[in-house]
Amino acid sequence: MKALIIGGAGFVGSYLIDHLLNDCGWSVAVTKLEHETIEEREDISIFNLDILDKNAINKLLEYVRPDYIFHLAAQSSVSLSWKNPSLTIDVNIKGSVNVLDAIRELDYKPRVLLIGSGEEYGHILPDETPIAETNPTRPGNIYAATKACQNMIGKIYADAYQMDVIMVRAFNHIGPKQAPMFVVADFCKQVAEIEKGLRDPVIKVGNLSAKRDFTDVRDVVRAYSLLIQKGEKGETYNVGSGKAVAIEDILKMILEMSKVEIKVEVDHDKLRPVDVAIIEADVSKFISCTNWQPEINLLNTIQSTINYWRLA
Ligand code: A2R
Ligand code: GDD
Repeated sequence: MKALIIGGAGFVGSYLIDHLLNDCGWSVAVTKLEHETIEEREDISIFNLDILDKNAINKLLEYVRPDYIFHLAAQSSVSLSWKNPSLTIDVNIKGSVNVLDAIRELDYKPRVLLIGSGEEYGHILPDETPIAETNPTRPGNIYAATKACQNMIGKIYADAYQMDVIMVRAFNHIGPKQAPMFVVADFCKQVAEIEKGLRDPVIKVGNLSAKRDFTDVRDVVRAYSLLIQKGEKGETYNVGSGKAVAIEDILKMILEMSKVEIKVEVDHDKLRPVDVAIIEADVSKFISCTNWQPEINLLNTIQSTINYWRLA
């Protein structure tokens, strides 16, 4: 099998490359933006690609002719989407349409996994938790709206053109190498810097009452390879642990791993105009399709993330 990862220089991409090569034994091509770097190695082909350039996508697909396409490229931060809504809309909606439309123009039908978000559900009512794929989506921020839109457009392409598109709603994924704009990486990086004496022993936090459904990125990439093989065309699958944890509890776990005493301080710049209270996945559809089970527990993921920042 030949897989193409679009947007492979990001957090998930680095783990997906290793998983597809080492565990699946597939041949792997990867795209990145020109300014990004991916470690050169003999067994992958690396291409520069901006998904806002439709012609470039056409040329690349004709050249690579993949069986499987993982579309990861995105502006992936909720926080940044408040600050730069138009970039988020361009990349996540227009860019994804460019990808789907370039695939439509091929003379064969590769399988495509479109990565959306648990954030698409947005304002979840108390009796809707854990949230199933059939629940209405009520996005509460710009990022979530773009991913909900990507999901709808993916379904339209699957139905209208009989394209082999499968949609994922990924809940929070975490681990070493994640950018420190996301909560676990952010807290772990701060603790590591405090331990090294690089900052005062005060950790700056945002909204601690939110509850999110966290999965180790290494379990997430296994979910993606299973879904691209076993998922049904035109269907959407939640990918998560099925258990939401309060950010406050995540913070406690991280502080317990710290080698020094640390004070907690709310930084008002880290609070969002709106923050959905709880996002917890109903993963029954995904598990009955793939038999996936997570292998790495939350404490181990947090420990490996802190260790990563201690060495950074
Ligand atoms: O924004 P950058 O410079 O970090 O680059 C990101 C890249 N990207 C693009 N690629 C091609 N054309 C574009 N116009 C474009 N804009 C951004 O997509 C980054 O290298 C990659 C996405 O990776 P991360 O931001 O690290 O996201 P992560 O955690 O790997 O999530 C993968 C997917 C995304 O669709 C998320 O929205 C979803 O899973 O949760
Ligand atoms: N980043 C950050 N920093 N978030 C904080 C902080 C902080 O200091 N303190 C509390 N939070 C809260 C946020 O308000 C949010 O409720 C939660 O922690 C998680 O925030 P992020 O880690 O930034 O992730 P996200 O939930 O907004 O988005 C991530 O998960 C989505 C799936 O649910 C991203 O990975 C998205 O790409 C992904 O789609």
